[in-house]
Amino acid sequence: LQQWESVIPLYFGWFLNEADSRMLKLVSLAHLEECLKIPEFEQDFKNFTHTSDMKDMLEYYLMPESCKEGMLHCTSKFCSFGDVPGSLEYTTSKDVLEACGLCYKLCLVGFIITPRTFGARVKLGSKELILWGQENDCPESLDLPPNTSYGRPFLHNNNYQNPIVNQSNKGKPWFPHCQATLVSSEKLEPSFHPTSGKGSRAHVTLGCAEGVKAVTTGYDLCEVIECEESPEVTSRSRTFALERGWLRDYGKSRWVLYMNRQITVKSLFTGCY
Ligand code: 2AM
Repeated sequence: LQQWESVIPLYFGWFLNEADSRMLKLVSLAHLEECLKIPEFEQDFKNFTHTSDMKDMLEYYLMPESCKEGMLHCTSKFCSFGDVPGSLEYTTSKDVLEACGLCYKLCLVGFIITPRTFGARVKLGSKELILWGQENDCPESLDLPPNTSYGRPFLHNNNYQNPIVNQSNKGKPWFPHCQATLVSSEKLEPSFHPTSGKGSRAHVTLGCAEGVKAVTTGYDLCEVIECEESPEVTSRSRTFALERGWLRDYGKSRWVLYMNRQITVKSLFTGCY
């Protein structure tokens, strides 16, 4: 019997394919553009981004270093190659081993917009919650050494398949389970607290201000959830109705767009090495 050594990745998560990543970025910019029709938001956004025209505003958030290939993802467990407590247990758990290489639906229910980050909020279903391995508390900053190289999502274990390479993806891996599938679907009940408890911090980082690390989106979402849970803060937050949902101002330039229709996107669960 051959023994395999477990290789712990930088992180595990649900990855969108390249076409969906591109599409989600466009969809999210369309939402941002709609928010900019609200004069109070526009003024605050111009102030904290130091921009004045639409093009510069929409280009304020940059893809973080960890997403430089342009593939968006929702982190389920940050492992830092084993430095984070519980990484080995998570990596070798039956649930995770069986899930690697499988396709999952991610439901996006809103966006958060702050001076530091732009993120989509993910509402995890019961199947996805089993794989949620992040702390529920707001995480401590865990800085990586400066020369850490960011890998690619990788299919491994029993579900390993050779990525299919064809003309259109020019040598990059392509995930057969996950063809372009961005579907804007179910109508949502108005809710200013769409995620709470375990997994409420799940998100897709869409962009960060220059020099800001992707991990910051989780911190910003933590702050927003604290605001949502505080009657004192919610009672004084302003809400603006938009075609696509409701935009809320939690103060200190923390804005949240609660969508009236969720965006469902297919993703591949795997590790990034
Ligand atoms: P993100 O999930 O908010 O986008 C690689 O750096 C990925 O792991 C990024 O996607 C990043 O943030 C996430 N990440 C980095 N450091 C982290 C940490 N200390 N805790 C949780 N997630 C982290």
